[in-house]
Amino acid sequence: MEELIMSENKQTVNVTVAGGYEPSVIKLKKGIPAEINFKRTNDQGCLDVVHSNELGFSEKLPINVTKTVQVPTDKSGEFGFSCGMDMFKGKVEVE
Ligand SMILES: [Cu+2]
Repeated sequence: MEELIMSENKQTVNVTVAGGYEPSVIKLKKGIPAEINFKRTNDQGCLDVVHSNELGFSEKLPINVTKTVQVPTDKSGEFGFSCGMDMFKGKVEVE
């Protein structure tokens, strides 16, 4: 499965959640609207919630259901996301 699908007006990243985030580092282009599709494929770890204060989302992740979050790309930098208890971490790099 292609991890990053890019066009001029949208970028989409697919993240598999299975005992962690794959990929755990997501690179996005500044200024192009972005979305991340999270799909949890097993019940390893405490990954049933993914959230980010910096990116402004919080989603429950039922197993084998794709959940899409919109990610702001107006500012460059690194922005973290994590599981509900902040044990498993990933990050978004906007540049
Ligand atoms: Cu956790």
